[in-house]
Amino acid sequence: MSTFENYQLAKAQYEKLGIDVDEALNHLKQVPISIHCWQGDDISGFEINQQALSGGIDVTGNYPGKARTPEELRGDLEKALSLIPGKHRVNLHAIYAETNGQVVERDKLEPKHFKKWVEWAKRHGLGLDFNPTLFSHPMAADGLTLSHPNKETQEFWIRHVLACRKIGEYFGRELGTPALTNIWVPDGYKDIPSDRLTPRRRLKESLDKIFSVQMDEKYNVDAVESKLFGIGSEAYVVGSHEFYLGYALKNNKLCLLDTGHFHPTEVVSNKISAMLLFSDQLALHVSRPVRWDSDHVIILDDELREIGLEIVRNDALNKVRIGLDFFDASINRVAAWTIGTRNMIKSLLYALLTPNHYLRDLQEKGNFTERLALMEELKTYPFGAIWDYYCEEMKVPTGMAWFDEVNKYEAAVLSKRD
Ligand code: RNT
Ligand code: ZN
Repeated sequence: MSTFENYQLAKAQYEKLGIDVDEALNHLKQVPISIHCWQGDDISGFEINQQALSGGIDVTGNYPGKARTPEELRGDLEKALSLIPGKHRVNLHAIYAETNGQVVERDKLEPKHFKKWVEWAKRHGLGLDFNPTLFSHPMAADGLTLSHPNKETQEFWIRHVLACRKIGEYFGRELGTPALTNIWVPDGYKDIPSDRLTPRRRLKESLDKIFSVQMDEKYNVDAVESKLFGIGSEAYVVGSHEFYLGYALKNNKLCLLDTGHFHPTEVVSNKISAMLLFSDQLALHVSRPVRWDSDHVIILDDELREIGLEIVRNDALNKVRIGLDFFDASINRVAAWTIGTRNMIKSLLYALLTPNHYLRDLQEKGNFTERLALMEELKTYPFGAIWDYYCEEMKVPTGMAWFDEVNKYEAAVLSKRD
């Protein structure tokens, strides 16, 4: 049977539940996922005076073929994008600046250092998002940046973030779609602090200064990302969830939830509806923590499905800016992007193929038996047939055919890199 015939049969089954499958697919087409560039080169970046990765995050593995230049990274992204259905965005970090062989300090970065990325994004019809890089730098060596007690250090990082917001604004203006500029700082302490308040007060002060400079919101939208702990900041993180939730709500910024930045049994899916009652928008870094904030490639597990459901059933596809944040250097990196991003899209499709109104009514009526029965039944509905058809329609490989493409690319391109 052809993909189309399979689709027809599957569609009929979903239609019996009152689901308009074509509408679901049309909806899905319009949802951009922000794909993080840093899976392609293990968060190395292209700084001339490149430093080891720091900030309490870590990439493990030494699978061959990591991108070493902007051209290689863009080429690898193009390959991954050709295997992912839909039109998406690419998320950059400040360390991906192209400075023509010159050392440019982070507080001196300018839009021109990202001109090639913008030209590339234009050619491929991609939006761009951005992140200041407050790690892998001598000024961040002691684990503090925006909350640093030393004025000079604090000011340096304030200037860096300001420079980055301008770059975000430039992305938005050039590409006609607002960039999300997300601030994550590694600041924290390895051991029990004697004062939790002062560093937080300083972080707040720094953010106030950073946001006192207005950017055009048509082009740049700001987000702040919280965290629970990192390597070397096990006991205390300055920018905790409560800190940023408070900051974002009070100052009208987007709160960014990274799914690896909470206690192991605490889930982001359960936070989305609560936060959307108080904020028009929020942002996600979808990741997969395995025992800690390990940033494994996201799989189609219960939590990913639940995140998709919460976004779709609460009509929040326009309110939640979905970004990815994983980095695995132990497998083919183009495959990592492809697997993770396809899974994110699958979770949204699964949610769009769920009779959410019917299930809501069941709950309202107190019919928890049928709610459970139907939710379980849906897990074995012919979802794969709809997914395959969607891939075919979007002109990307179906099933494992994408993997053959990755293998060919590995043989022709990646294996030639040392
Ligand atoms: C770190 C944060 C942060 C980084 C990226 C590289 O724990 O999740 O988002 O992963 O900015
Ligand atoms: Zn993150």
